[in-house]
Amino acid sequence: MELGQLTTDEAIAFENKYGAHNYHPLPVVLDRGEGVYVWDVEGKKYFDFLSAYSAVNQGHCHPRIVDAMVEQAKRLTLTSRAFFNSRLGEYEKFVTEYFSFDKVLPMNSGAEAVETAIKIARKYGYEKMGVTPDRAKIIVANDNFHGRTTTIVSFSNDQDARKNFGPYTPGFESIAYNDLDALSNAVKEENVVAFLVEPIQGEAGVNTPADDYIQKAKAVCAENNVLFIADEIQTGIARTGALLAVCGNCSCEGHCERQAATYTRPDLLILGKALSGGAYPVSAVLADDEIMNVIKPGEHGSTFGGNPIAAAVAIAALEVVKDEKLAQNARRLGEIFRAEMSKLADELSIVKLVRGRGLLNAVLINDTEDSSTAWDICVKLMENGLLAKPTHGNIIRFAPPLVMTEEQLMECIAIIKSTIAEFEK
Ligand code: IF1
Repeated sequence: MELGQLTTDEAIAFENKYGAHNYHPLPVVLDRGEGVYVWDVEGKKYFDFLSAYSAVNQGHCHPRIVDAMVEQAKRLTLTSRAFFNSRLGEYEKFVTEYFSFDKVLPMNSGAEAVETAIKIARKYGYEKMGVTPDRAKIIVANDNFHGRTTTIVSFSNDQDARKNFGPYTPGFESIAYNDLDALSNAVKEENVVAFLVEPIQGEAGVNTPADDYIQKAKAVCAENNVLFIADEIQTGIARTGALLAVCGNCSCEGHCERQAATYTRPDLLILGKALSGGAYPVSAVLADDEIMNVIKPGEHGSTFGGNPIAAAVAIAALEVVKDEKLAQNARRLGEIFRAEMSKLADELSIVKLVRGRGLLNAVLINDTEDSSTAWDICVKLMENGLLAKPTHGNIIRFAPPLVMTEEQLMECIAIIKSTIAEFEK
């Protein structure tokens, strides 16, 4: 069977029969993507308002990123780290200068990078902070999402993510998000080595904290000699209207060497998703020498981590972010989106509120937790040519590629408004 010849029903039937049922996708089978658009196997065109959970910030199949990937793939795909390769050093210099850190540890998936940051923080605690061996504790926030490995779900409070996956990894304490008193008390407990936090909680429904939460949380950590670890896998790479969510409302064009007053510099920065523009699994942990150098040869790694294709793709993906001013575009279009959705909340009782930053936004639907309204709205949006997905409860996340134009956004807002209005009781 030639590639892409299945009908929607055939493709769905095959996935249901031959694939694990670890997702409940919307009933659409995507076959092609370009910029803000995707097409299904029947050739129907959609606006993509999920961007593969903010991995496709640069737009689908961005030519500069795809060309970099194809060119490198024809030359050298993988050597393992048993040997040096001609692209990794170039990428490591590029990405550490881009984000102003001394070093990077290259990995593949976001969860792998989170696990890497946990290991670095623990090792730093034992070797530099004098923490009791095997007693390191990392503070996390309630309703976090950092990935799906058994250690990461050990500190999740989402039963779907963690139930029946025990026994769980010890050494984590969960506190209220956006609560500085809770953090201040927790970091004073013994053996605490780090605070791991999302600057905006994506899966929790684009839970945006107080404007000064991240800056003050970092200060609490610094005062108590605790590492501040920012998980920017979903919020990073221009998604929230700045290069990183921890840049706050900095309006630089991504070249301020991160010295802006509003910038909260994490001790460890975790990136993934749009680090590759969605073309390839690329993730990373960035830190300065004093922290990163606790990792010695043979103490951490992965077969694909730091491979030549990942290096070439990530350089292209980050160049696109800067050259096309995606942070600025996300900031401007996000303000328009939230203003228009706020009007909808004023007009319709079915819409509770809109929240978010840049082009990471969510609309809260006014219905009971267990109702299918958000899902039903997303199915109707799909029929009307726009793809979005509910997150927990009755929250719909809206996160289009950052290359969207204002004209395209206004067309999408019209689709969203007219579709949601159909559900007004
Ligand atoms: C799924 C959403 C979930 C992340 C943050 C680490 C990771 C993620 C802040 C792990 C991954 C993805 C995973 C995907 C759905 C999506 C997601 F928030 F983006 F919507 F689940 F919460 N830190 N988020 O958001 O990165 O290992 O996936 O590369 O697992 O269903 P990964």
